[in-house]
Amino acid sequence: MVQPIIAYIGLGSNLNQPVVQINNAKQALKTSKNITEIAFSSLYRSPPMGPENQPDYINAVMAIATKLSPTALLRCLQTIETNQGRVRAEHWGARTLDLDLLLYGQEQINLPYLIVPHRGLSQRAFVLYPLQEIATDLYIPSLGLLNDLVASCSLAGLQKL
Ligand code: ROI
Repeated sequence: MVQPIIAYIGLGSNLNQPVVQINNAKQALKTSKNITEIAFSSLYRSPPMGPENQPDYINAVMAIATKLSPTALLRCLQTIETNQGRVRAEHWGARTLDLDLLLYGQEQINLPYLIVPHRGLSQRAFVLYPLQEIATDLYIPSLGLLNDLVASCSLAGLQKL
């Protein structure tokens, strides 16, 4: 029997009622076969990283237990994004729903379509702060202790809702 892995998913939305999008995605993840919710952070509002001519984002992080492989989990996330009307358009542009596989246990994954820990994690207040809320004392492979990453990452306008 495969043991379940604890994985962390970053959720983001800045189009079509972002709070509703995040809550719908939470529901979809919770009810997905082979995914068990462990924790869900507060919702946060954050100014866009990247192009500034787009609305603020709503962000959150979810901890799950799963026996899905990283690739199967990624496919599941992409299906939920598509079901909620995500269209892959402008790079770093506005989106109805972004589901990022941030961490998959303590694994480091380097596939052409999937890099874990998620690239940019250490510079993203909208990921680090919600993650810290639900995962104290987490060690992030190749990056170090979450608490140290948070300490050196400014809030960048992040607000807890
Ligand atoms: N900026 C914020 N604040 N939140 C996001 O979730 C987010 N996602 C992205 C980019 C475009 C990098 N900027 C973001 O993909």
